[in-house]
Amino acid sequence: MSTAISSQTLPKKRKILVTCALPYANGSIHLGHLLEHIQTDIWVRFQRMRGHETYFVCADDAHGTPIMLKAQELGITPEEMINAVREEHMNDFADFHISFDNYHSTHSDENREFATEIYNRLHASGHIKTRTISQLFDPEKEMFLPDRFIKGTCPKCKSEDQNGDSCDDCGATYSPTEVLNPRSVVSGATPVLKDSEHYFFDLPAFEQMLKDWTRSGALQEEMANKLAEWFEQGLRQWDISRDAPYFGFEIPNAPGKFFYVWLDAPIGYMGSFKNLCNKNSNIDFDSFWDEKSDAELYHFIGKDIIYFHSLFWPAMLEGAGYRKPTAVYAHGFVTVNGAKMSKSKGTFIKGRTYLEHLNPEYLRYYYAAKLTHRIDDLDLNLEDFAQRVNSDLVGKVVNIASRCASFITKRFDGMLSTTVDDKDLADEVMNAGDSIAALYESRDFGRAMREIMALADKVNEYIAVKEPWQLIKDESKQQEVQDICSLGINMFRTLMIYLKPVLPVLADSTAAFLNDELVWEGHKSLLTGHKINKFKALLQRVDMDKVNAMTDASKENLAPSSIVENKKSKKTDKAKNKTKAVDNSAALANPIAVDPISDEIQFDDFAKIDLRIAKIINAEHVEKADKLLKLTLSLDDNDTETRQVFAGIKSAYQPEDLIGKHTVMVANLAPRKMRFGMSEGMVLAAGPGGQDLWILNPDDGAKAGMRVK
Ligand code: NOT
Ligand code: ZN
Repeated sequence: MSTAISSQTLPKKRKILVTCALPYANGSIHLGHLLEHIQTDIWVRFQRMRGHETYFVCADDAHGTPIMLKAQELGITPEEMINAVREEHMNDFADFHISFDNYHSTHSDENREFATEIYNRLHASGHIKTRTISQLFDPEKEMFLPDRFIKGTCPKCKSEDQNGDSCDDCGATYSPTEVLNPRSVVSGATPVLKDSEHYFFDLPAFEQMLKDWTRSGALQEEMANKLAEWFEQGLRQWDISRDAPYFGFEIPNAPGKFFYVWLDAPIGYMGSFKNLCNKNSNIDFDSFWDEKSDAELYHFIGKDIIYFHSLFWPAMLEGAGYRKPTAVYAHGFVTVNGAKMSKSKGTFIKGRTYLEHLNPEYLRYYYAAKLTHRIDDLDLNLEDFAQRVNSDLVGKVVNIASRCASFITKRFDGMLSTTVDDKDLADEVMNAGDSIAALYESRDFGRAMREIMALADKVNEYIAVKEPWQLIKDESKQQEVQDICSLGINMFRTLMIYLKPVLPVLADSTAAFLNDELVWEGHKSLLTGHKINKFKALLQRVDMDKVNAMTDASKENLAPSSIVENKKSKKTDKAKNKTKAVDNSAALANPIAVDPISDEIQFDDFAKIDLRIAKIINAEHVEKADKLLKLTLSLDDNDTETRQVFAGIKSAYQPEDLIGKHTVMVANLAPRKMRFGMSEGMVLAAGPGGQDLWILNPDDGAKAGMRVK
């Protein structure tokens, strides 16, 4: 029997379509991917529990040069490779309980149709431009070379064997045509310059729409700030074509020209959803994608692909007459034990390797406990992981059930009391549902987990004070024991309802134990006079030996264990640093996916940075710049050595408040020409952005020009 204590009704039923980024079809799923898929899955499961019509789709991102070349290397067709990889990805995700409604491929009929249609519409409305560009070409392989397939000597520091677009030694970025002694990674041949006609999407034509959309609440604050910088730098036309040979879709009426993989990747969201609609006639595609759709559309992504989702994608949708996303939610990168994932340390952990050693719900909980609605990176500290899961899930939550269940089973034939022992405690736990729901809704999962664990602490305290194990010895206290343990079991049930989006399997075994489905609305009621089943251990403690075995196995894993080994280019993502340089740095402005796992710098790199305390002797607004202030910095007491720096801190400071202050600057940064003039360094600032951005402010007494140690 269930006793309702509140009659609050569910919010209006919403129609929600959710996606997460499409993994490339040439590498295995690792714990970095899983942050996003787990985050999204928790949100989706929460929405479903609340009764909203929710669909969650994804796909493999199957096109592009790296995939074509990888298949060649393996001696199979790209189709064979992407099918095998998709199978592997689907199994990995299923075993982490990622509850996709559909997992498709961008190399599909649906996607070809949408890509063609969207392109045709953009073309018809004049948003496709063509022009001839000159690019490096491999004369042996007879193909144009993407930057990462060129290696050579750095034009700045002359270090050999550097990437085609950036130098790992000196950090310089350059155009591949500037590389000295270039060679093709594919054939070893010396590339030659060759002309080819390319197709461009006219992104600048959408600037006003994108500015309005940015302010519509569709983006997190940090993302909106980043966009403001991009607007300031000026939008550029986007090259959407690649020449044959290329694994992808051919552009209509352009023989030998293919859509660049990033053109049909986001369209893959539509393709996968269409494929779902084809399989399930109850879902109406148009009602989700129509320009006037009242459905909600959300994309969960990593911070490295914001440019694509917040500029190209909404502009393409707008230009082709479709609705735009309701919101794009970006998350940060995963580090393990405080550092980038590393193959040699065994912290580059594939999903499958994890599953061979540990329960996926541990990771789901740990990620949930550390996730916020912001774009911060998340550290998976393996000691903390074991400790947190053991103390919260085993020690707090499941412990409630194991302390209470055996009395109910052995002494009371599995029956819960008909009365409630401690109404105040019961009310407190039951009434927390709305605030926990609000935290799930806003993706503040860490706060939700803390709130749930604080309630679990209270329930454990209640049981500890009541000591049913003592009372049970007294014949006259039997009813009391049943009441106490019944409340304990009920509180465990309520907490498991709250945790169900995160721990679906533990919730299922709890449901079987309690003979109750654990629906969200159940948090408002108690099970009274209700029969439960015999308690079986619900969750094992994390065993550190298994964690270590997992990292050992990841070290051994260096040889490709699955179909293909993920080869990624080495790039640095300066935006990852918590303290970020805020001049004109366009770390995220480069619309190239940045490898989330290789942005560690060496001490020598750090030592090159000349950090100085500088005095701000002048600060002023910059005409037509939404974000920048122009600072004049003095590096010595007499103001003889000064630097002009454009800093993106206007959202946080009035110029007049800065004059006379000291701050920390990078004094040896090569000057950069900006739209508004030369910038001769960077000031360091930290914070999420907007008004919460603080320039580093040394003691007022600091001497200008002093080096920072
Ligand atoms: N395969 C890409 C990546 O970075 C993600 C594509 C997401 C889909 O792993 N697209 N868009 N826009
Ligand atoms: Zn160099």
